[in-house]
Amino acid sequence: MQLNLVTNSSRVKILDLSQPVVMGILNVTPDSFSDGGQYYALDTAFKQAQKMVADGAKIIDIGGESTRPGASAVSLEEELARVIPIIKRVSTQLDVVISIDTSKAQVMREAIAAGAHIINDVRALQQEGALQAAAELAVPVCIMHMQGQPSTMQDAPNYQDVTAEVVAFLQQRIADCVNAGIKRDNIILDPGFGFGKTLEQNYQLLADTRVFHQFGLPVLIGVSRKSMIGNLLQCDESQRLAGSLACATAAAIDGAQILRVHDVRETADVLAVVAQLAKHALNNKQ
Ligand code: 8Y7
Repeated sequence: MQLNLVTNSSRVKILDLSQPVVMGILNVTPDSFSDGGQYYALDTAFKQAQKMVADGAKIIDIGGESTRPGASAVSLEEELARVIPIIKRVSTQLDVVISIDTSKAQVMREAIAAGAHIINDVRALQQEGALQAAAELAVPVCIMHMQGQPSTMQDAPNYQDVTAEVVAFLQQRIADCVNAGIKRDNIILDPGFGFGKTLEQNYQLLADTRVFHQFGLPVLIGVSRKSMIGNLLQCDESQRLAGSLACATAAAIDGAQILRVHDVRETADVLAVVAQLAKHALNNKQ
């Protein structure tokens, strides 16, 4: 499996997904940096991106809107001011694929123009103009499942069969995307861990990772440091590394193509071990 990316110089670059890859998380929200002014924030973000690339990230996911449970909305101007400078700097100075974490059509357009390669939308292109923007930009898009809205989604998640319902949503969304003119092989699927799901529902989805391969499209798993780990282990965010790596191990064994994580180096180690193990499992079958 692979994704074809268009670079700023209109050259086509291939992202090989025959082995799982690490997507490093780069949040450029004010709460993610101490208050040292605009240049300080840009510099800090760039250094973080540089470290993630050195640690093995193949993709950097840049986001300027917090979608955590209960987070407040960000204006278009504010979101652009946060993400565009860092996208420009990373795209010109680092050799890495950039995804833009946004739901706003205008941010998608300006981010791709600034050098981003992939759209990562937790609202699965359901906001006004997003489907059309993604179709026109003709770049890969990650569509994620969410029940409800970020502000209230964790209040009362409700499913008869969580995996079946997430699969049905993604199937419908693939059809909507294709109808809007998005190429099918530009679609990445994501069950949306923590987005309107209880702890049990999140682990059910993780256990069912293989089910999401039925579409023959890349699967992205984002569980890093999430409350499905914190609530299970009764620990705060600084104590979630081992739990995050356990989830990453499970996802990699089940063939997830992209792992969205904070701890890039540690996750790259997990992937190397899983790949080595897979090599021997394959030898045993021959
Ligand atoms: C996910 C995500 C977040 C995820 C994709 C957090 C932006 C919450 N989670 N995007 N974004 N998948 N595709 O805790 O699971 O990182 S934000």
